[in-house]
Amino acid sequence: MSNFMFTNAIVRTPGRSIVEGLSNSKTLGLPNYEQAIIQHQSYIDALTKCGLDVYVLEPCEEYPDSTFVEDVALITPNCAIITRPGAPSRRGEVHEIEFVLKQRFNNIEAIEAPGTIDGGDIMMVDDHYFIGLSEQTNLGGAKQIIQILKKYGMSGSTISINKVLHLKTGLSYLEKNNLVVCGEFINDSNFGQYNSIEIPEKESYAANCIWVNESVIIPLGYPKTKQRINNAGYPVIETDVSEFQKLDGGLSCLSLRY
Ligand code: CIR
Repeated sequence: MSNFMFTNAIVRTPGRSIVEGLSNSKTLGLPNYEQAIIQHQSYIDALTKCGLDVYVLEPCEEYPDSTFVEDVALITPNCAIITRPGAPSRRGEVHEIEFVLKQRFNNIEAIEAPGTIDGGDIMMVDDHYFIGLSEQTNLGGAKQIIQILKKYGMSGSTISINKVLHLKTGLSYLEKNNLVVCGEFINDSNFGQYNSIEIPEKESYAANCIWVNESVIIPLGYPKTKQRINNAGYPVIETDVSEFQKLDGGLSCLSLRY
């Protein structure tokens, strides 16, 4: 899949309720709504700059975490799968994305109870999908998604997670066999076949970055990460997502790319 390109992205504008989103951070404080709106727009601009057609969904006040659209669906080249988020407060978000996917894709599948899975735990590497078993994603959910992937000619495997929130909190695949790794995933034999780009612990937040058509978008303020990814041959685009970081959300969480 060396000529693989994304053409589209789906994002959701944060609502004012974003201040009530889930967070494990004890030190970063609450997100500022006005600032989040500005940052979200620059995130959209970065995706657009990489050639994507960005479809922007209306804010959904009922679900404070609904701007993290990545968690509620997995879009593959052969089907779209609606997940079942691990956090009970996020379960209803799937209904807000379902109709959007139905307008765009013919093959729609869904994860069923008691399975749970957050899209942030799924990392695509060509037609294989690594699925992190986290507090949000259980084995039942992972097994269901692997079955669905098989049905459409793709494959999946599970990875255990001990520390980070989601699999992609500590890993990002940048195509061309290059994998960004941080913390618990450094030297993990599951990823031995990839060229690893190591992110120092101090910059761990930047381990969640996204490859978009040759460029890599990273959060603003992580010079070592910027340099290492740049040295690996990618133009780097930085974008400030500090308000989303306050809710443990990374760059990848803010869009569904396909
Ligand atoms: C949550 O805890 O569910 C949200 N506050 C953050 C979700 C981040 N999503 C992701 O890493 N894929």
